[in-house]
Amino acid sequence: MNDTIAAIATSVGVSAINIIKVSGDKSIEIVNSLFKGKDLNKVETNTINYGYIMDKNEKIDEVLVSVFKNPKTYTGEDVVEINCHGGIASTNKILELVLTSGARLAEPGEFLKRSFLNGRKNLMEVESIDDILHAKNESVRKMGMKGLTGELSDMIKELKSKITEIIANIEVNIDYPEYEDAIVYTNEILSIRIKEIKTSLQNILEESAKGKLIKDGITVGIIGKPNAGKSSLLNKLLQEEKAIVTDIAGTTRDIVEGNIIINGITINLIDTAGIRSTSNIVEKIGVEKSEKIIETADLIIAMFDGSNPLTPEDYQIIEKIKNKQVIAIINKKDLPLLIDESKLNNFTCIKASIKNNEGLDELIKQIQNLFNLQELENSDFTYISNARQISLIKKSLDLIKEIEEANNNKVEVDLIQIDLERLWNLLGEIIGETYKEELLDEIFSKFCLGK
Ligand SMILES: Nc1nc2c(ncn2[C@@H]2O[C@H](COP(=O)(O)OP(=O)(O)OP(=O)(O)O)[C@@H](O)[C@H]2O)c(=O)[nH]1
Ligand SMILES: [Mg+2]
Repeated sequence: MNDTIAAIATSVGVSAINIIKVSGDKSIEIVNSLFKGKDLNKVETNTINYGYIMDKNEKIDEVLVSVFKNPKTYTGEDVVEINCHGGIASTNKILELVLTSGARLAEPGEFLKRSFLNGRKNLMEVESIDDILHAKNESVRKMGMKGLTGELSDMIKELKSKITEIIANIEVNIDYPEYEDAIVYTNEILSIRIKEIKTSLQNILEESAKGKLIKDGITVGIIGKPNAGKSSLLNKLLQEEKAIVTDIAGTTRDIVEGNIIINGITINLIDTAGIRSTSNIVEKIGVEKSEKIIETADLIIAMFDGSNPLTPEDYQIIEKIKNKQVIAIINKKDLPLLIDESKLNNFTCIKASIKNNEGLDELIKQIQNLFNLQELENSDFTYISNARQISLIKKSLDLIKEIEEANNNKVEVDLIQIDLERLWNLLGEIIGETYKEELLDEIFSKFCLGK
């Protein structure tokens, strides 16, 4: 880790500025050898210095060079950032000069990896940077910031310190039985403490469902037989003519997707081919895709043409979606309604005329209610949403349940202590206090070059 690394930190195109980031023992020396301006070896830390990047006597670009001296830097090492004009040629030329002067090209995520290895960021903080980089809406950004600023890892650290306290106390009981000030941890006293930890883990896990909802959004499949008005609904919700609408049954063949945001949550709408038995090969593939969407969607909007009685196709669809989360729309209420609502399996029903924009507000309200979106929007966004972290929380919860059972069965306290140490280590894995090298490679290689 002693070598000095460099990479372009901004996405290279024609832009106002680009940044070339350099980190490592020789970063100041290397950039200084290319810089015409103040002597960077002598400037204060956290300063921005005006000058030119030179290739021998040629001025390559007019730049601002920021100097950050270790240890209080992004990577924990000396870091230099060259802000140059945002042209592809000048940016590449400066990087090339930095590399020929003794730095090596950084691997994807390597700056961040150094930040982790030098104790500047824990693994939960690192993983939330990934969320922030990919955040497409405010809620994901907010949740990412809770991770980056350490509020998520504080929850885990707090749990760990509770366990440390118990372990330390048990050790005192064993090593210094004569020490009267220490509480003697019997199975009874332990049971109260174990329950506290279990409840905290259960809460974190339950809340993580909200985190996943914020991060992944809600997938909504619009399902129904041909001509019910599915594509009309998609277009109205997206406020654009994305899908083709005609009065020919079987117009939509492939899935058509679009996103809307409700209360800060991304709703991924999927319009599907009308479900019916058909000998047309293309339509058949479309219908198979529709059936797959039924399996994977978080919510099904089932569209029915209310101006006609239910058909065998409608009954088949009702059967297929009966165990899913469903909002049924009885469409075309601008025409006389002939549908028998009582056959709709107790689904939440909305009478609508999509053509006339009637029923859309009610649909949004129902989606908000089903997923508690308004409550979520006003919550504090301290949720775990990362799959690796969630799986470790699940393992920790299983372990504390085992510990609880052993304790209830009056297993000796010093044996319980060993399992509590295992739990302590497991929680440590979440924030990266213990880790395997392969895990780091997997996490950091996901980042882009220059991160
Ligand atoms: N009267 C009336 N007609 C509607 C309404 N909504 C949609 N339609 C009409 O119904 C026909 C079918 O609409 P689409 O949105 O293409 O229906 P679909 O469910 O996507 O149909 P497929 O793609 O064939 O599965 C079109 O002629 C629409 O204009 C409505 O509220 N009232
Ligand atoms: Mg359609």
